[in-house]
Amino acid sequence: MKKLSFALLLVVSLTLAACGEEKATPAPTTNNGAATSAPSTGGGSSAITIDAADGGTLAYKTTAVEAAAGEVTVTFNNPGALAHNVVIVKAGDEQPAVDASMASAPDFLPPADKSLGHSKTIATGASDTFTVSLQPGTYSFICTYPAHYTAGMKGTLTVK
Ligand SMILES: [Cu+2]
Repeated sequence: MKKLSFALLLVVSLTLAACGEEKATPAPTTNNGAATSAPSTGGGSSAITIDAADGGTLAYKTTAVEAAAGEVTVTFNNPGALAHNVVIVKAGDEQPAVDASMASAPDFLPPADKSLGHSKTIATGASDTFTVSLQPGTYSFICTYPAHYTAGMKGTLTVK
C-alpha cells in the first residue's frame, strides 16, 4: 500500500512537471555543460569555455563565467579575424600581466609569475585548451595581445 501511494505520487509529480513548468524545482548547477568532457579527477574539477568575438572586434563573446575551485580546464575558441589569447589573473592584476607581455612578440604572453595560467596566442579559427588551478575568488581573463585588453578584451571568472 505504501509502495502504491509512492508510485502514485511519483506519477502525479511527473505529470505536474511535464505540463506545469514548475518553478519550485531548484536551479540546475551551472557546470552541467562539463558533463560530456573529461573523466572526473576526484572532485573540484570543472571545465569552462571562453569564446572570442567574431570579426575584428576586440572582445570576448564570453564575458562572465563560473567554475568550481580546483583544477579548471579552459577551452578557448577564436572565431575572430585577429590573433587572441586568454590569460587568467587575479582581479586587479590585469595591467601588470599586459605590461609584462609586450616584450614577448609575436605571441605576447606573460611570464609565468604574471599569470595563473594562459592559452597560447591563436589565430582565427583555432582553439586551445589549458588547465589552471584556482581557489575560490574573483579572477579576470584577458587578452594580452597589444592593445586588446585596453580596448576591452576582458571577462570575469568567478570561482566557487
Ligand atoms: Cu585579443
